[in-house]
Amino acid sequence: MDRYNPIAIEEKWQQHWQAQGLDKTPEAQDKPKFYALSMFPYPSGNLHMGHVRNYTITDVIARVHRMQGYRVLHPMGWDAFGLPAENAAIDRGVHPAKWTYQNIAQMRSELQRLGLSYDWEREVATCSPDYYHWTQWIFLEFFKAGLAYQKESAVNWDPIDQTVLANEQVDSQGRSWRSGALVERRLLRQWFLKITDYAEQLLTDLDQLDGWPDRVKLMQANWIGKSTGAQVSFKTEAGDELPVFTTRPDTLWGATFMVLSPEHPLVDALTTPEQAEAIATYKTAAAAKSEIDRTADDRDKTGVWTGSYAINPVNDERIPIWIADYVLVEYGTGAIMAVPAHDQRDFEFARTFNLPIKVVIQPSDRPLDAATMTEAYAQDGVMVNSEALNGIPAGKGEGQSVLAAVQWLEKTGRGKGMVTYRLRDWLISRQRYWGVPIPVIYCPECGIVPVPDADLPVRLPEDVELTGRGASPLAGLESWLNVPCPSCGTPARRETDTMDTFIDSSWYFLRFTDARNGNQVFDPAIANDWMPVDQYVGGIEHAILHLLYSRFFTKFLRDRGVLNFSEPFKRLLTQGMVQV
Ligand code: ANZ
Ligand code: ZN
Repeated sequence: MDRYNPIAIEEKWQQHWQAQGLDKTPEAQDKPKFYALSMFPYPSGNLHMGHVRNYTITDVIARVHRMQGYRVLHPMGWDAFGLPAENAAIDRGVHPAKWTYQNIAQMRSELQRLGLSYDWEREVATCSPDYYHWTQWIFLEFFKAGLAYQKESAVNWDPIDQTVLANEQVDSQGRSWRSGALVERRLLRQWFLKITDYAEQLLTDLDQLDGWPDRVKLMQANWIGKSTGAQVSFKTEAGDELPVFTTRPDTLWGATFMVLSPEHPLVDALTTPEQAEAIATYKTAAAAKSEIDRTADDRDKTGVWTGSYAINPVNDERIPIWIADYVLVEYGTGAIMAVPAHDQRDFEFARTFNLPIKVVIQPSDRPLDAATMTEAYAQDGVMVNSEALNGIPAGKGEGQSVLAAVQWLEKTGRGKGMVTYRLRDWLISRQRYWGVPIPVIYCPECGIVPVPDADLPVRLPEDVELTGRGASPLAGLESWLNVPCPSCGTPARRETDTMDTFIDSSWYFLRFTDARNGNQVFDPAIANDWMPVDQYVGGIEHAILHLLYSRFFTKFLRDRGVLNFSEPFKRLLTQGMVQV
């Protein structure tokens, strides 16, 4: 028998398939549809085995469905904006656009030689103006809906290069990979998308996703992190409101001190002159730490007393107010009631600083003694030292302590049931060049003005030189920056930040359904026909963010009346990384 001769056989059949138009997407409406999609790659240079495995799986699925009589959509494109192109430009002096398009050409030809059955007429690259025109349009939809907004937020600041760094550019020691400087946290005005408005839907709709691995659904649920409990109205001794969020309102009588996040807005007002210096030092140190660092369980507890007291609303006890970095400003209310007998972090804190410990849940077998406890107790028992609620069994169920405490709080006006989520709003602005320009203009008269539809896309200027310091050259490009305000004509300035590249990949699967549409983001009828993706295949590293953001965009566009479904990916196949 002849040996397998790839050059001869592959080329012969690939030409034959091409002549037949086998990979084109049929328009015929009489066949059932099947949309097969691989997560599109970042054009880094060459295909690697991980790509090949991933794309082969999807290709087999697409071919089988064609043979079974489906009309199949099987497209491919490029997630083409991002930092590596900028770094290549700095390191090798090639323009990011040139570097990116060269890589795309290389990788496309490799995919074609593999004989993968893509409809190349629908190829998209997120860095091309035909594509990011609509990324900008979607951003403005968010803006018009009040879901794209600005607020101050901490960024990584390199004091030597005088530039903002992406997390990937900071090493595990907290140093800039380029200058070696210790990175500082700085506050900058940044753009956010209000994904938290969709937290509940993103969680409950996971139940509809029968075709997803349970593991991925669990990772998403944990990321959203719904917590049910109560908000309790503590007050400072001076009378200011200082509400806390707690999942254990049944332990309120055991609160022996309060802890505020160092960034909590009331800290300065609460700090007494004697404590001012210690508080200021602590705040500076906390600001330099990452969130992971601050909340790691195994860290020694640190903190400083403000010098002030709060009043526990359930028994009018006077309890000291501390600040500590394990309390995060953006979660709950940024302040906690500390119950050292029943919360491990509070227990360690109380032992470190000799603060009182009071047992309010007693187990039935061996009574707890605050003086000799070696760790917090968080199991079964009954409520004690809690006045009206004594004797109620501990637990979250009907007739148990947590619900009983919420009812009591609501009845006595001291608090109310509350739900919080770990999920934060999505910080989407980047002080980077190679990304989609955020299409707004700052006018001294009108404030923030969206770029009118007719002026989209706001093109990323290509005649720029990258400074080598990682800073976006847009901020210095006066010819591009200065524009008249679209509403009043006053001289105004463009936004110089670009968008997180996760935005680009949050809707590409929709664009593929109508990839050459020059008049709109896509024809809703066509997108509604092809969507949802019947089989999505990609790496497990995208289990959380990419999939969550894509689900968010889909629900948002549904609410804008553009789409008529809620979930973008019917079946999901995730795979690990190929190790070489
Ligand atoms: C008192 C208490 C007693 C608590 C007890 C727990 C056990 P999850 O489940 O993650 O939502 N907390 C609230 N806001 C916080 C913040 N901004 N930073 C750090 N910790 C915060 O955790 C909710 C619990 O974490 C809350 O319930 C609060 O401590 C703490 F025996 O209140 B608890
Ligand atoms: Zn104006």
